[in-house]
Amino acid sequence: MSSVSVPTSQKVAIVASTGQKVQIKDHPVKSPEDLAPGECLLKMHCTGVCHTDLHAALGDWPVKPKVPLIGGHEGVGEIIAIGKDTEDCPVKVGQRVGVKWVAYSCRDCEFCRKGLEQNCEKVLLSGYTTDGTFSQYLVSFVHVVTPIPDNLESESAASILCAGVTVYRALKYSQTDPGDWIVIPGAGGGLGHLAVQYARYMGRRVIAIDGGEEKHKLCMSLGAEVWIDFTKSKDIVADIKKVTDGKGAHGAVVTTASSSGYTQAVDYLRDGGHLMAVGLPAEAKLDASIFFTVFKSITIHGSYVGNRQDALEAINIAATGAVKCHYKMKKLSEIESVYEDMAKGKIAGRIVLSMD
Ligand code: 8ID
Ligand code: ZN
Repeated sequence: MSSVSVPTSQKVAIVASTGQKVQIKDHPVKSPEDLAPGECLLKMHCTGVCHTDLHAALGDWPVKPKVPLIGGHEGVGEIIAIGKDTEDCPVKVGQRVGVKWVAYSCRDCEFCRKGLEQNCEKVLLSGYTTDGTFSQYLVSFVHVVTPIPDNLESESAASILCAGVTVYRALKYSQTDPGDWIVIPGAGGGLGHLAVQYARYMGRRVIAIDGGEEKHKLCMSLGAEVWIDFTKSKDIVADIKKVTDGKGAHGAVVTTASSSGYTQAVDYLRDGGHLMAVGLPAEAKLDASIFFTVFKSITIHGSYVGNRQDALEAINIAATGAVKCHYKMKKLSEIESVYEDMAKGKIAGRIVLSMD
């Protein structure tokens, strides 16, 4: 079922074991004849680099990735082959599709039936428990890939598949209303800058928290109403109360890769507020007052990527032009320097890698 010639070898970015340097290496490409039913082979166009990829390369989370590891989980490519005997195939050869964190879910277990595909008992995670998008060719699954609308270019779509889906779902379940205040710690980063835009699209008022002039400018240009520089503010809780009639914000979507973004959230939320935990600092504990969590009727909600429906909704909103990933293009071979900049908090928005 292959329409183009497929090479036997490709370039990938691979980590031999966690904590080691990422290297560009040759790696075999699965032959179209060897694809199992339900599998498809993609020729990748590009991939975003998420802070999760850096956590994976460092192995700093309590759940460890497979090694050797080909990372990456927000990529776009073209289907060049589909496994023979695939039933009810929803996509076709030649179609552009996205690969997200959930590479595979069984669609049949309790969690899949309830729409929690990310918690599927048989889940495969792109760039974590199965090879990811830092590769020129990738095996994926026809029932799980996300079709990309024609009017959304691959480079703009890539980071919607992790960063976009994740913050879109967190906002969707934040139980806030149009006109409500949302605080976004990490607002100048990959997830955060998309959260600012989805929040504005949903009619929320945004208080952006991050550090430095470049991220300040980016957040304001995307529609944030208030900016707080966490490296300069003497009292973030007071700053937030001042602009919210002394009551605090209705919700917070915390997208920082460090635990410091979480520490004051219960204090700056108003009664009934929702804390959407999204950022995944290594080994940190949530340091929140139990008394005030109860006394203020605060909800703390762990929000983990999104399912196929969330992905379609997030992509379709991006295709209207209302949400745009702010990205710089680099090459796959430059990934090591991307990790270095990411660790230093130097990246405003996202880096997207081309595969050539
Ligand atoms: O499903 C999920 N929950 C999910 C999905 C995808 C990613 C969770 N994540 C996690 C990643 O693993 C990572 O831990 O979200 C976190 C953020 O990912 P990212 O947006 O890809 O990282 P980034 O681009 O480096 O942005 C982080 C921003 O946080 C700021 C930094 O300056 C940066 O702009 N920041 C930090 I670090 N500490 C801060 C603080 N105390 C802060 N901003 C405000 N206050
Ligand atoms: Zn991600």
